[in-house]
Amino acid sequence: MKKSMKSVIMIIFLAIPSLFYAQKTIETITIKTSAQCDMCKKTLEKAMAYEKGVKSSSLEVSSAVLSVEFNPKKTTPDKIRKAVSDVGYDADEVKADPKAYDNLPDCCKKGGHQ
Ligand SMILES: [Cu+2]
Repeated sequence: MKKSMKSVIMIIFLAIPSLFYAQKTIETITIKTSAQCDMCKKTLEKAMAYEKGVKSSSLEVSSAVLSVEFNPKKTTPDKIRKAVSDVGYDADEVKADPKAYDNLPDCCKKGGHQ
């Protein structure tokens, strides 16, 4: 076997565990929000898409629970809750930013739905 081939194989073997490690660094949190409707879902998921360190997010409208996959090396649950608050929604114990909340459409304000 050629020496260069050997080193390629070595690199592959070294790379495999680091791939597994990289996957493990993704964590998931669920945040209870004050979201009301599909528009809230879009607003929140869009905000999460722009949030540093967030891999993906999904809001379940019926329960208003936002699930966020994030890289704990790049962000923290507190920063994610703050980002939710910044677009006008409560995030667990973090209250919505009042100005952002005022700018929400009526249907997105608490009790606006149903
Ligand atoms: Cu809404």
